[in-house]
Amino acid sequence: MSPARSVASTLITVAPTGAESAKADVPALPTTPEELVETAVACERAGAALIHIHVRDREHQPTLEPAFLKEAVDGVREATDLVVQLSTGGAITDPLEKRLTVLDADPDSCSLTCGTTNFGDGVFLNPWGFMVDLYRQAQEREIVPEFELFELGHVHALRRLIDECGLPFGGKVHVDFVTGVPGSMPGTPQALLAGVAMLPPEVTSWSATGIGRAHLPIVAAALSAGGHLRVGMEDNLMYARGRAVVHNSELVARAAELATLMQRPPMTTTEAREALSVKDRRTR
Ligand code: KMH
Ligand code: ZN
Repeated sequence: MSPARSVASTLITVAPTGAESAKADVPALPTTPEELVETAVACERAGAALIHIHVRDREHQPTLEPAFLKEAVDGVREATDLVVQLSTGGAITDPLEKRLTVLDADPDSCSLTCGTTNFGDGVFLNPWGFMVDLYRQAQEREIVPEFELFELGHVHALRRLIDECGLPFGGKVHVDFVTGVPGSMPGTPQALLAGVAMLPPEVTSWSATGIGRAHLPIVAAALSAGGHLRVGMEDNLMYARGRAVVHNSELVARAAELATLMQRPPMTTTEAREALSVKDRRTR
């Protein structure tokens, strides 16, 4: 891993929707194809280079139906140069077999969570066999995984995955710490830095996100420690105390401003594509 001081720019990922919030409770959540594309365009303009997508159906419910996934990938790809990442985590109710089919939509990147974890009152299942199947299929299809680490044990599981299955397509290893999920790794700088200290040497870049109130402390900690940033309404619905997020792009714009102040301005999409070694699937 590069020391913090040599990381010259910041990869900003936006996770605009997630699978947990209801449109009825959060009308600003982008859930339709039009809202997703509009969000992607605005977030790219604000400094994002990667978009982590969960898709909703016409009733605004989370879905892994192939036609909806393809529509989302194609729509964002046609309108932006963002690295398009599909969630393979889906919602905690999604069956494992269905989550594997996400790769059929041919995204640039996919999430790959490195183990099972508590997820609020539920459990987010990621058994070893599922991780291996997903990883091997991503390698075969030349899709770059982003390894999601919710727990310190997930860092250790990533070591095992690389040992057993080798490096991802393109040879880069990008991980994202998801901190502050109730029952999982806390959203504190101490927990984040413990995870960073355990990263295998094969890891070429790491980012972090803090759920809810952990949002800003984790942005600050990640920037200080040479990490990249994930922001968005999947993780955080409040812009400030008593003030809800009105558009994902304001979270991206604030992250970009903080990164610039820290002398690590946002990566362009071209730089991000190179940093992650994604295959160029762009159509425009
Ligand atoms: N919605 C969570 C159960 C991912 O996108 O891969 C899982 C999640 C992780 O958000
Ligand atoms: Zn997600």
